[in-house]
Amino acid sequence: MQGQIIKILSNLYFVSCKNQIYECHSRGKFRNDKIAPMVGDQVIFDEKNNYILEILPRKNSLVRPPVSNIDQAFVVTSCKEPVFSSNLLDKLLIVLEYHQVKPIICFTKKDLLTKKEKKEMKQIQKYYQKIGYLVLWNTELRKIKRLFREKTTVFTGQTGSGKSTLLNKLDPHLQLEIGEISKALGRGKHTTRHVELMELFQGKVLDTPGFSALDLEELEKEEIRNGFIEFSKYSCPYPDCMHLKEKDCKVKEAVKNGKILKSRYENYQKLMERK
Ligand SMILES: Nc1nc2c(ncn2[C@@H]2O[C@H](COP(=O)(O)OP(=O)(O)OP(=O)(O)O)[C@@H](O)[C@H]2O)c(=O)[nH]1
Ligand SMILES: [Mg+2]
Ligand SMILES: [Zn+2]
Repeated sequence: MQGQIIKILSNLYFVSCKNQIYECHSRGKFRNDKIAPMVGDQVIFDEKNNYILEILPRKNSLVRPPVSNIDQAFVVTSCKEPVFSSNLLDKLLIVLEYHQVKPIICFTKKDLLTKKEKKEMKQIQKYYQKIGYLVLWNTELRKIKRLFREKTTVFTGQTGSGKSTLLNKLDPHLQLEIGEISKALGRGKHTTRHVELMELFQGKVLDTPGFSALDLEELEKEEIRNGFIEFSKYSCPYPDCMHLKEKDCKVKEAVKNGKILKSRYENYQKLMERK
């Protein structure tokens, strides 16, 4: 039979098939092939002995969080507690662009902001909208529900940013575990421990464990550059310009005259320095 892996707990694979969940084991074969079944995988399984026999080809997959066959990602981003990190946001966008997963930016914790902070966040949001991203607040529940229809959506982002909280608000029956924010550090503390796929509002949604840092080791310099989607709108005189030391670079010019958000370019520089 064919089913989809919806959860993995150590060496137990929960496979969903025709409204039933089968608790399966995997075979040594996958270990030899160095391919580990992941949540989101379509699999052929033996329903009598509860063994996964074969992983069907993946449409796509992410390393962090480890999920496959997804259409879009909610990048759940807190404005405060944990403090807004434009660096983490930009890194997540780059990874998603690279894997051809559509990012949707969802900001949280507006209620904790002062008037002045709200204004600043609005400016930042406007920029991401202008360059082509869909940007939402976690309070826009009706809008969010509509986005799930016939899509597989992964929730990703910093630990404590409010992924599970938002899912619980969308459907209180889920009763996902919610973390506390450490008063001293203003950080979350890794509450969600495993990836889980759920059917929600005629689509599939995956809650995942958050992280506090993310590296882009698997990406080449060019791939990082291409992930900053607004850079390609500028025609630099130097062919295949990296927008770093090149002369008369139009991207650098756009940063200077405020057309490109300064933090975006600084995050780009930081990523390139490490390469
Ligand atoms: N004030 C405020 N608190 C929020 C909001 N969203 C989430 N929280 C709080 O933030 C804390 C962390 O929320 P979680 O939903 O557990 O965060 P998470 O992203 O699932 O974290 P991990 O599972 O560790 O990745 C909880 O105490 C929530 O109540 C919000 O919009 N405003
Ligand atoms: Mg969580
Ligand atoms: Zn350039």
